[in-house]
Amino acid sequence: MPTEAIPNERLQFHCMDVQVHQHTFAQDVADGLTAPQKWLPPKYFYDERGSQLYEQICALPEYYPYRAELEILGTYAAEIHAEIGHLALVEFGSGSATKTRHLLSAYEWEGQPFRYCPVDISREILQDTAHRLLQEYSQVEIRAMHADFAGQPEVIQAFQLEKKAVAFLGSSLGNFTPVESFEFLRRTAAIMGPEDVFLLGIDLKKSSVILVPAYDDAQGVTAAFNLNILYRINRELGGRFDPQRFEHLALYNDEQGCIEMHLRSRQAQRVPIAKIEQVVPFGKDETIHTESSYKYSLDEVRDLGYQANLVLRRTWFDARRYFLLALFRPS
Ligand code: AVJ
Repeated sequence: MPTEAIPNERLQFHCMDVQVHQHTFAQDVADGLTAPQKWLPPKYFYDERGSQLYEQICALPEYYPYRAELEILGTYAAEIHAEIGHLALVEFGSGSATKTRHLLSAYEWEGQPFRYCPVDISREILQDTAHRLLQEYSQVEIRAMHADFAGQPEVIQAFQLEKKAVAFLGSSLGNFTPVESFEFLRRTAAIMGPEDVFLLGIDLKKSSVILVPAYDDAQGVTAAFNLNILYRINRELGGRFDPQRFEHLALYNDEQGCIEMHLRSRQAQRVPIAKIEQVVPFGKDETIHTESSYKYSLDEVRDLGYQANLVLRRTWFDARRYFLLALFRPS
């Protein structure tokens, strides 16, 4: 359903369940903030402001994952493209598609029309990116999908592609628990044909001395990104959070192998949220767990894929081996 102003024959928009979406935000906030350990799903970070803040995070000196993956794609785009061939490229969580441009350029140099199918939860970024790409790439045909693909990779079946390369970059898989990741990969593998490929960009395990500052930067951009979810609850659900009364917290959970982000209440307080008809009580220092970012070793990535019916065929690393780009084929 095209709502954008500029019509273009090389652009199609698909829109999945935005109505359900609103309902789900209220429901998820109600569930999360009444649990013993309060929590919120990280996908709600990405409203327009949150998506902008994430872009700023990617430019931070401490936040290496973005640049490491960009380095891999920049260095090995031709090799990666050679593995993918001319398959339509589907991307989960495409965002501004900055990294993906390296791959799109490799397609463009072939001089034939090619298909790019970005799927993202942020409508603004999706539309904006689609229009930019149309201007930058004369051969691209875009089918964009506004959807929440978490837990349902099957949304990409709406593209009705015969053969495809499915990309899940930016370590977004890291936001899923290991069980959710396994389920997501297994269900993705189940809708892949024998010649399809799956491309996974994932952050690798490393010292917490490097990990923690990446999620607790000196400029406080990650703190603003984390706190933004409170502004979103205020705006969309009639919440009465005073974000000043919360502080950003990032720690590495060694046992789970993940970075955890929390919002910690600086004082005891009660926060009314009109749309969920609740007043949420906080003790001093009580936290809302807002994100887990799982880190993997190469062996863990291989095993995870193997169990999900995906065989690891190629790997690419950045020079420091901070990040992994893995190519799988269905088994
Ligand atoms: C978008 C999930 C990859 O986990 O590194 C960045 C999100 N959170 N800083 C990550 C994020 C805080 C990011 N991912």
